Amino acid sequence: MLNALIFDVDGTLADTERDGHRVAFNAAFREAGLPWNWDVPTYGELLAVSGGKERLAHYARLVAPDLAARPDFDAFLRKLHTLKTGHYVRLVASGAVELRPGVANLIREARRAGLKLAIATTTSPENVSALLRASLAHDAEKWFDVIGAGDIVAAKKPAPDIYVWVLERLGVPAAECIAIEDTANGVKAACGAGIPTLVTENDYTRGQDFSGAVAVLSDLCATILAEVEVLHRTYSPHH
Ligand code: XBP
Repeated sequence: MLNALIFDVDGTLADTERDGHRVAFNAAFREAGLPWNWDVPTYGELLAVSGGKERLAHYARLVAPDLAARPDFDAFLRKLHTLKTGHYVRLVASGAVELRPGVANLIREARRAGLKLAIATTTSPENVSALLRASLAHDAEKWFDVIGAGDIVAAKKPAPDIYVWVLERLGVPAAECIAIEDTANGVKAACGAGIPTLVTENDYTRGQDFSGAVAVLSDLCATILAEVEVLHRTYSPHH
């Protein structure tokens, strides 16, 4: 029995990475006077690191080890990430990012069918609010029974922590949920929490190792809730 959908955000609800987060990071680098610029392929590799602050730290250790070794590096990083989040929220609020095909329809159908809805994401909470408000409805955050985002858990995806956090508050057993993800990290996180996981791959994640997922789709545009329920029924714990 399927009683809840748990959505990842970046790459799943919307293709936010290439033209959203990446652009916001580069705008923050310029604002901070840093000679860094993440082109599309470079950013694709950096996406292996979940979390914008963690991604920045990883990159700084690679290209500017002396900066990364400074005692105030952590404070510097947080300030840089705050600049980036400001740029990202403004980009999203301006309508620069649209939901992926079929996402709004599936959310509306699930609401009508009385399913619970949740979000489990590594991105910062203000980014989730901005995206839901700009692309679904001004009060769309209320459509979700639980929104788990960013630093509320120490260990980010592929650790299962964010999904465990969401399940604890959702009040639905993992086996009665379906998680919708777009990356190998996300599949590991959701499966690690015992949740049947559906993948909608995108340009950055096509061909990653999605083993453990119930199914891998190119997108949700032809997927109606009834089909998600059929996929959920095919899931067996010894998968
Ligand atoms: C994607 C991420 C996030 C975003 C950037 O999260 O890993 O870090 O790339 O957002 P998910 P922040 O796939 O779980 O939605 O800079 O706010 O971290």
